[in-house]
Amino acid sequence: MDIPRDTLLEMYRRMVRIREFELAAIDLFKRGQVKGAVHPYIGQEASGVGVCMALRGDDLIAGTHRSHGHNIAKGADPKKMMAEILGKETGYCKGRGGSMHIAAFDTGSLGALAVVGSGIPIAVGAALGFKMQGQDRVAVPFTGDAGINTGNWHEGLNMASVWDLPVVFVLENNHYGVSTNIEYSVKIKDLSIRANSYGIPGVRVDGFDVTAVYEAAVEAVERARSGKGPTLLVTESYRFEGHYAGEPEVYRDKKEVMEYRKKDPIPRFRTYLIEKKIADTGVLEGIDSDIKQQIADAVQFAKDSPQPDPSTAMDYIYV
Ligand SMILES: Cc1ncc(C[n+]2csc(CCOP(=O)(O)OP(=O)(O)O)c2C)c(N)n1
Repeated sequence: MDIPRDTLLEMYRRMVRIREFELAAIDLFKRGQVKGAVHPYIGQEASGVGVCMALRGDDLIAGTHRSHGHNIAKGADPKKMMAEILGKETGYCKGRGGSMHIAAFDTGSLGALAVVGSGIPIAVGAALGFKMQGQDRVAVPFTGDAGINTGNWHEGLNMASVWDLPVVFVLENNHYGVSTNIEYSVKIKDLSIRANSYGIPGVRVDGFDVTAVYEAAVEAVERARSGKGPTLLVTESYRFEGHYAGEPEVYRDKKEVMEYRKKDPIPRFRTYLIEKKIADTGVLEGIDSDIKQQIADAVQFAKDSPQPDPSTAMDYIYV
């Protein structure tokens, strides 16, 4: 597939934005400025960006507890994201959600959903709505590998397949559900073959390779949009950090982490862009420094923003 230069550079920009955002969020967490946990997406940037770059603005995504990256990949504003993480009034959810529950409706993010597998029925419901209303929009639930054994996952894939709903189920296999390696919980190595049970295509891609993810996602999105039904897209990746920032990681060997870090999707894509003469080092360094400034501005904005007024604590609650 011939991917336009602008698209490739935007992919790079979004991947670096996610990386810098996560590094800043971890830093704030370590300084005790974040209430609650932070689950970094570092190492998995190519997965979220490859998928979201294949979507339109009005397509919807549903995330997980690890969704800072999904939201930024879909175009969310880092200022409103960071403010939400610090529980500020200017955040996406006016400080009520925090890191694990950021919904960025302005960019089509239905929310980071902390209950494993819970994005599946929400996205399938959205897709059913699109179909009933004759809209050509697509819904994409992101799920970690641990989500594959939830009832939501099986019921959602089944319903979407029998009704040919416009969904792309993205399963991000980073190999661990907290401390449980996927090999302990699933007997098959290639998770995409589970698609066979639902009579839909199952595609497995290198989740460190943003162009491979993008190409697979474009095909799956096109299939969904044209009424042919859902696809299961498995992106094989790894989380470089612990399950949450500051987690001791006693369940995995440091050597394993070092090996996977060699596959870092960002330097790999940098090399690709330079070798293909899409951009030279100067252009890429310019992007890097712009993004660093953007994230520094987001942190400052979040710090300077007010806390929600306690008198509004009961606002936005539905009874
Ligand atoms: C239904 C449910 N069971 C258990 C948990 C506790 N829990 C939080 S994150 C997590 C593991 C998630 O692993 P995975 O879905 O693979 O995503 P990853 O953290 O690897 O991105 C678990 C079990 C939960 N949030 N929801």
